[in-house]
Amino acid sequence: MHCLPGLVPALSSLLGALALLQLSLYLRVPSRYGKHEERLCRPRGRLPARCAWFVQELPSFLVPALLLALRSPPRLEPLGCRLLCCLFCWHYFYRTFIYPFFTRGRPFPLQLLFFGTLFCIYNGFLQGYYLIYCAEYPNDWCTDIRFTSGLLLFLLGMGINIHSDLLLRQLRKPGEVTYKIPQGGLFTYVSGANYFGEIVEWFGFAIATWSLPAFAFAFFTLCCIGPRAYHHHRYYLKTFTDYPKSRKALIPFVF
Ligand code: NDX
Repeated sequence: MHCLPGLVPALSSLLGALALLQLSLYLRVPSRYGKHEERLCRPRGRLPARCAWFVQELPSFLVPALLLALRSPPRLEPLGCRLLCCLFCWHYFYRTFIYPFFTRGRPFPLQLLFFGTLFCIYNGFLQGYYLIYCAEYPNDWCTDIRFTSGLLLFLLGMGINIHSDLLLRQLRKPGEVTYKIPQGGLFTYVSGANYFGEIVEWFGFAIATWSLPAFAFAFFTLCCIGPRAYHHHRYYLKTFTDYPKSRKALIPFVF
């Protein structure tokens, strides 16, 4: 496999277009899973959350890992390139092999699972193909301010995301499916603390890679879970009369 000129910009533009489609679809009406599922649909139309998240996220880890294994001769240099590929796989290793096994979420709709899996194949291919076959970085990229600041943002975002998902999980006892007011960590300031962390993480990745595919993915993330954070916030305000009034939806003190 080689780097085909034009393929990466074309796939990145399509990802940007999908992000806008996503925004137009889910700005007014939330995507129908979790607390926004209108009514509990037939069990046949859903898969247990653990299984669904594992299946859906697996391609994001597997596709770049396969592309890396198929590359001949193996790409070992520069170090910056290897580290960036590892960061992407590291996130999806967590999301595929760790997150699903602890989730206490509701069963996931099969229809969304299908689209989510397609999306993860597409994005896993785009990010992996770019980093493994196309990206050119100078040998001292690891000391470039874009790499170091992006890496710091990525780690900060990942820390916030994992910690916030843990706080959400602790709201429920095993088997429970009710919703409670999230407390602690960044939830003190925003309703979508886990989403805020994920968005910071992928913008950090985009800065560290300084690449069109990664910026397109960060933009997609913003358009996908940004509106969802807003809908979560409205849901909490409507459901809990004692919900903290000073808490924002997504960005602490701002929005
Ligand atoms: N999965 C990313 N679009 C998505 C699945 C849905 O990883 O057709 C994008 C991802 C996919 C989406 C994916 C892509 C676009 C799709 C969409 C479906 C339609 C859409 C395919 C792939 C589409 C077009 C048209 C463009 C093709 O019961 P429960 O489940 O609600 O329980 C929850 C629990 N919880 C609480 N428990 C007690 N009390 C409370 N108050 C609670 N509040 C929540 O916590 C869950 O078990 C858990 C987390 O819930 P929630 O709702 O806060 O987060 P969730 O949305 O489930 O995300 C989980 C994590 C989170 O860290 C988030 O940052 C990350 O995954 N994520 C999620 C979505 C996308 C994404 C990251 C990204 O874009 N990077």
